[in-house]
Amino acid sequence: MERASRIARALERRHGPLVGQRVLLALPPGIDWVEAFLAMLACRAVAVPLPLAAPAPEVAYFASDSGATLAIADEERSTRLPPGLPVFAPPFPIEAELDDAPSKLEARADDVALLLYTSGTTGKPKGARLTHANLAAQVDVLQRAWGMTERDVLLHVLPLHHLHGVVVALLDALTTPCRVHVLARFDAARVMEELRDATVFMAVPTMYQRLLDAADALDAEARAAFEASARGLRLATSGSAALPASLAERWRGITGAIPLERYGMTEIGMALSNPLDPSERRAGTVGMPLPTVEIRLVDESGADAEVGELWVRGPSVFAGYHEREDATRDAFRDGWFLTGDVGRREDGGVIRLLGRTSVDILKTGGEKVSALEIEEALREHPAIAEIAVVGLPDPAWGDRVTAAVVLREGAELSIEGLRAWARSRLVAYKIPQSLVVMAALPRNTMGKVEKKRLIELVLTDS
Ligand code: MLC
Ligand code: AMP
Repeated sequence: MERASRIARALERRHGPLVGQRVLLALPPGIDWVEAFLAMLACRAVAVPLPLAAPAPEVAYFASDSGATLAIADEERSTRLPPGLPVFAPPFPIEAELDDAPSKLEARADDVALLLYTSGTTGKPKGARLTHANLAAQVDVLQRAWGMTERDVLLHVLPLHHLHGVVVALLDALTTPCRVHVLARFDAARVMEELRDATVFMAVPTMYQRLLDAADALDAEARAAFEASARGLRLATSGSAALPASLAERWRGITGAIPLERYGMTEIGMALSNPLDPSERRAGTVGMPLPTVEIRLVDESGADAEVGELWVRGPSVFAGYHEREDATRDAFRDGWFLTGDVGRREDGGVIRLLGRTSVDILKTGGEKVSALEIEEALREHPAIAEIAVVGLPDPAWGDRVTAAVVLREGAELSIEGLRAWARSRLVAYKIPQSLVVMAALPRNTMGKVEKKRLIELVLTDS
């Protein structure tokens, strides 16, 4: 904290007061990232963490939409920033500031601390405004529910531009406080090695799948070492996407317990969690509301029901989308946040998720992507006359982002060609992994593409 305060001071010295200013954070995960983030909080700036590999057009969008006045970025990422945006780069100039008192600014509860970009059913990603009060409420609840203590060591493998990585994992650990070991990227072999010293591990299902597949390929001795490390964990959590039962079982086969599955969303933080006690966890469910969180299941008629859209209320719920009053208004009804996830209440009040209200929201490897945003970008391709993007069920990714296209007359297109073309326009996880060329897209009488029917057609043909 001391170093972060000094960096904050250096930031203010060089760039003036940053209270309420949006500052892009484009550094690889590691100590610089953490210190820069804490320094921004100390300056009462709004941190806008960016996806590491976002291409220039996406970075330009985040910069202009957030109205960023500064970026904290390394050399590699600076090249993708809009020209003219001032950059504060590591190594941070703290030595020169040693004589200065650390920043005296104290954040206020309703200051926005984080602007996290998240995809929705309409247009481009929106910035979700999370206040200091939201973050404090969230970490307080998680620390209690998951029994975090100073003795814990968190192995951190998640990207830091999402709620899961930055709040649920990083902030939770930093404020416990406990040790955090941040890996620059997820790499199954490295994770298996580093798990040895960890007590807590948090991951998305795709990561569990990769870990378990990598473990299956090990020789007996290495596998035994990995199994001992996994068993040594006090807590392994899974979230951001549904954990397939088969994966949970494979993890139980090694550790004796299924991962603790929990449910949340950028806009609301963690809302539901299975119990800390492994024997009380129920596979395939996301547990019960965490303390302070209130939920409703609401059916299409607007009535409370046993199966319906999950509505959430509580102190972790965000302060609205950045400069999107209409979208913010649409996201709430009578003070409740409408998640777009459909759930069923089971015995004892435990919630099982059944799907989403919109076919246009997909989750690939825990990354939320908007089919409409991808369609908009790919429609520019010279070979494409019509396009519809859908998610097909996939054991590794959850949803497999698939582009169904009608080609222009005489044009040809391969999935490799499409991916290569899209790379300069979209971040990698938004780029379709499969391509289906069709004579026509299924449409209803109004001319709207029928995506559920499209998915059925593609699945029966494959
Ligand atoms: C990478 N690729 C993906 C992808 N991630 N494609 C589809 N979906 C994804 N999620 C691309 C790569 O760019 C590459 O393309 C190819 O797939 C294989 O790359 P890889 O190296 O094998 O993948 P990797 O980079 O290791 O990434 C996989 C992953 C990553 C699982 C580690 O996707 C990841 O970190 N996911 C976590 C997302 C997350 O934290 N979500 C939380 C949201 S908050 P090419 O063309 O180069 O071959 C939230 C709230 C809550 O949901 O409840 O937590
Ligand atoms: P994001 O907008 O990236 O924060 O993603 C939030 C979405 O992830 C939620 O609306 C859910 O659809 C999904 N999600 C999070 N946790 C789970 C889970 N345990 N099971 C199924 N879906 C989940």
